[in-house]
Parts: sequence; structure tokens; C-alpha cells
Amino acid sequence: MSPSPRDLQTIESHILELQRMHPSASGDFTGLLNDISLAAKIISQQVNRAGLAENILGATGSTNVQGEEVQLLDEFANNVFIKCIGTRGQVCIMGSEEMADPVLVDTREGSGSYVVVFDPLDGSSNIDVNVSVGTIFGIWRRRGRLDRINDADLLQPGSELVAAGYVIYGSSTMFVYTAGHGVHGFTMDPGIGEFLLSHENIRTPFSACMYSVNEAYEPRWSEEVQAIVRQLKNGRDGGDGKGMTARYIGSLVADFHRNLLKGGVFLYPPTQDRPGGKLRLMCEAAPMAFIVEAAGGYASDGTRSILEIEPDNLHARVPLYIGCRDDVLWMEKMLSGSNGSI
Ligand code: P6P
Repeated sequence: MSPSPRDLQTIESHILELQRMHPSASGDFTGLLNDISLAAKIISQQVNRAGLAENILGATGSTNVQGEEVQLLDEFANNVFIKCIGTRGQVCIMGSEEMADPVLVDTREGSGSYVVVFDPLDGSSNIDVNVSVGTIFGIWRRRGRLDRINDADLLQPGSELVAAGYVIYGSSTMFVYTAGHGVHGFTMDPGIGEFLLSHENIRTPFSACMYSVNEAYEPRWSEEVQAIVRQLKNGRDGGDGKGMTARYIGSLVADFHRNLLKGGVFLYPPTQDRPGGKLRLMCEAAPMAFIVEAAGGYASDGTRSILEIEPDNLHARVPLYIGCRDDVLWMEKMLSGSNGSI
């Protein structure tokens, strides 16, 4: 059966359609999203060769601002992102999970309307064992037309995002994004090197059938979190006794993507040694919260919506409960007595 015209929609044409919805658009946003999809194609090509290519696998021997061992592919992905989005004039600040400080792209008055914060290769410790990894990005609009860029432009809450997305480098490479008009997924056709629309207007189920959490940390959780996970397994107290199944990959993009499509909840609660949680607000939690809410889900730090949180620094960390709306709201209620802390 010949594919319908819709079947052959590339990400570029999809983004252009979005631009047509805003007649006054300058085309900068369209260009930026296309630059990000170009970066994704380049990173995908290297990730898919990781086992074969010389000096692609393994660690660089350095650690990043997070104190994590930097993989060679982390560094590659970070450089690709900076080259693809930092040289076209749409961006005024870039923040990366791999870099301690933000990169100011241009301080001239009136240039660079957008701020991009990204995790170039999330879950990269899984690369050497061929487990899916991903890229996460959030796009904010510059707040003021100032002659100097400042923290007010960079440190914005998720509620101010204009777009967010992720790329999952898995059995296939998928680019998933929202610009506030639904969540749409594009699958890479390696034969033509294009992302083609494959999952239009993704909606996540209201209730979850699976939960994702690293249960090795159970002894270090609060009693409230321990009670939540017990009830995720066995069914909510007073409910039908039907519990959920467990799925945990240890790569946020992979766990999030599966839960988004199938209906699940992902938890990264605070622990005694990590009272603020592990995941980064600006380059992980906020973009994923923006996406899941656009798909009908919800994301919380245990006390409030992730999208409400004003970051106090680029690398601020938060506890994260994200996925099907009914289950995350229930978890927030269960935690309300503990105000989410340990
Ligand atoms: P843990 C990867 O390092 C990451 O940032 C996320 O992709 C993932 O969800 C989480 O950390 C896994 O953390 O402590 O379970 O290994």
C-alpha cells in the first residue's frame, strides 16, 4: 500500500506547518528546531556505530560538573549540539548538563531570541552495554531585550518553556517534541536520513500499568516513599489489589518514553544522601514535565508541579515523580504529609 502524503511528513515539514500557525513568526524558532534535529541525526549516527568506531566508546578520563565520568560520546554529543545550534543567531544562551557554566552565544542587543538547555547524552553510562540513551532539550524565549544577557534569561521555570523534546537512540532513533500543540514523534528512516512522522499527537493513559524506580535505594527512602512503592507493587490500599509491573532501564529517556506510550510512572525520590534528588531540573525534569503535561500526564517534585519550580542555578536537582496524571497526583497526596522531604 503506497504511503499517504501524511505518512511521508518529515520533521522539517511538520515544524514549518507549526510556523504557518504563527503568521508573524520570523522563522528563527523553525530554524532552531531544525538545527536540533540535525544535531540528533549526527549524534544518532555515532551512537549507532559506538561498538565499531575507533575512540567512540569509553570514558574521557574527566568528570563533569555533576561529578560523573564523562564518556567520549558525551563530549562528542555536547560539541555537536553547540556547533549545530550555537552558530545561527537564534540562540543567546546555551546551558548543558556537561558544562559547569552556560555559553553566552551573543550579547549584542536584539540577537538570539532563544535560550536552550540540554542534556546532550543522558544515560551515557549505558552506551558501552548497548542500552538505549537519549538527548533532552528545553527551549525558552529570552526574557528581556537587554544589551547584556543575565541569569533572568537563563534561570526560567518549566512553565515558561516554548518547546521541549527528546531523542531516544534505541532500536530505532526517535525524535519526540512539543511546542505546545500536542506531542509528536518522528522515527528516523536510516535509508533516507530523515525523521518521519510516526506518532502524531501522543496522549499518555490517565492511569499507569507500570512503575519505574531504582529499588536498590529503598532503605534510604522516606517511609512515605516506601509506602508508595509498596502500593504500586500490590495495589493501592483499599483498592482492587491489582499492582503494577516494574520496568527500570536506568536511562531516563528510555524509561520515560516507554511510560509515555504504554502508561507508567517514573520515580526518582530523594534519599538520605541525595535529599534534593539526582535529576537535573532544567535539562531533565522540566523538559520532560512540559512534554508529559502536553500529553495529558503530570510531573511533580513530590509537593508541586515541576513546571512551577524557579531554578536557582543551571544545575539545580529535584526529586521527580512523572507520568500518568492519576498516579502522580496520588503520589503527591501520599507525600503531602512529608512535604516531599526525607
Ligand atoms: P540511577 C542517568 O545517569 C540518569 O541521569 C538518568 O538517565 C537515569 O534515569 C538515572 O540517572 C539513573 O540513576 O541512580 O538509578 O543509576
